Amino acid sequence: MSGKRPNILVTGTPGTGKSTLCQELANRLPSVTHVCVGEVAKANDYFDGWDEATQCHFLDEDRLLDDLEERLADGGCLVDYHSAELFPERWFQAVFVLRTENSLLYQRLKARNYAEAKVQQNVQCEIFQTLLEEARESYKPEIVHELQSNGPDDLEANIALIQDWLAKNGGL
Ligand code: DAT
Repeated sequence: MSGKRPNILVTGTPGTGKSTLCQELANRLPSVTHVCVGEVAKANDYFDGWDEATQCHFLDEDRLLDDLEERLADGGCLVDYHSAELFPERWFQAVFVLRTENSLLYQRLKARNYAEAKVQQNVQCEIFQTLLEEARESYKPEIVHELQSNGPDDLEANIALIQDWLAKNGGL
């Protein structure tokens, strides 16, 4: 991808605050576009059957990735998704992994009315820092940044940090 401006991946366990952070950045920075991968998949029905075991749709990855590649072509996108390994490495110039304390994450997921098993599964994912490791395996470790996402102060600090990164890397 030869976008003039960089694209950023914001990843982390569901409930860590990816869409809140990306939406707030997009609100404050008109030149930046929030691409919520889950919503793109849903809006375009990029699904290929239903997995009883996980109670989730199987993704039609080829169609989803073709669509995303077009959206990211000119750069300036903040991509929000709870997986890091799905995308080609060349798409992203920085990867931010949000982290949330287990008890807070538990409360946030419960507030979403997730079934207890799904809450537990996601909290386990956070305990084992699955997304952080996936990101470090999928991208050069030096472009992967771990960010705490526990409270409003963290949100403001993360906004400032990403805004600063964009300013220094031709992203604004
Ligand atoms: P995700 O997109 O990672 O699934 P979200 O942005 O929907 O997560 O946030 C989940 C919930 O947590 C939502 O009610 C907003 C809240 N939240 C997000 N970031 C937060 C922060 N830094 N401090 C407190 N609450 C936060």
